[in-house]
Amino acid sequence: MCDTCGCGSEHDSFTLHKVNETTEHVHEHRHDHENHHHSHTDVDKKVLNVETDILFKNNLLAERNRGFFEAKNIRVFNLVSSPGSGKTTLLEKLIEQLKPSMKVYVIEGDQQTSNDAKRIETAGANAIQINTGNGCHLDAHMINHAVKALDPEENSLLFIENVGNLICPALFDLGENTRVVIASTTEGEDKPLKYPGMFQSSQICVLNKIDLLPYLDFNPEKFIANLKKVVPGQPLFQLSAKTGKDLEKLTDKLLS
Ligand SMILES: Nc1nc2c(ncn2[C@@H]2O[C@H](COP(=O)(O)OP(=O)(O)OP(=O)(O)O)[C@@H](O)[C@H]2O)c(=O)[nH]1
Ligand SMILES: [Mg+2]
Repeated sequence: MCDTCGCGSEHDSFTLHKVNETTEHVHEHRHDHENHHHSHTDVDKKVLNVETDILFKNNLLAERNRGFFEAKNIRVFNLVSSPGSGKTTLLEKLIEQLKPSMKVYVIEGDQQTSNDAKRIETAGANAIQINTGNGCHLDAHMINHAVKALDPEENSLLFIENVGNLICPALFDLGENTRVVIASTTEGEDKPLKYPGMFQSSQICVLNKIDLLPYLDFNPEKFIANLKKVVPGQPLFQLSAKTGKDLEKLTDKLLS
């Protein structure tokens, strides 16, 4: 069990899938704490300490990842969103645009299936899938293993598609340069207000599925106002990953 969010992923067990290759199962042993009687205060302290410890360890590993990326001049983007907001569709389109000029790699994170890694390979980038089992976020340790398996070239781009979840991935630095949060018009205007941590921990916000605006009661102005309330001045890119409308503005920003 993950003591930070209770989702069961504290890098004790996850699987890596290279598309069309054998699965590597990564398992690390974690010692459970002995069962003692505690006052509420003791238990609260323990929970807080364990959580701090997990994030502290994650941050150390994230710095190690960052050092590796810096040494190889690999630019890394961590894409976070709720399930289905269009992360993989956006990546497919970005790969199409970027692959003539740059080598692009993708680490895919989902609880189960290699569907997204297969989509990415079809789009023309090297991909590896992390299945987190019960886990609801990627952590720096998983990325460390995935990067070793993926073996990205120097001067390349690496995109990480996090597990669809607007809460827990906000806590876990993966060693990325830039975190990109993707909201979509079908999710409603209030997501920045309801999940501020995710928007505040990101450097870029994408509002996807603008092609659907004529069919929805979604009001982009309200979304913009809500985003401003929680993270004033955050760059926002309104686009359609499906049609490609206004995608170049985001690509330019990512490469700037
Ligand atoms: N109309 C419209 N549909 C989109 C757009 N982007 C993605 N979709 C659709 O939204 C659905 C989910 O897209 P994905 O790209 O799989 O979303 P995801 O965020 O990768 O989903 P998970 O990996 O499951 O979290 C698919 O049916 C896409 O075709 C868009 O810009 N416009
Ligand atoms: Mg996806």
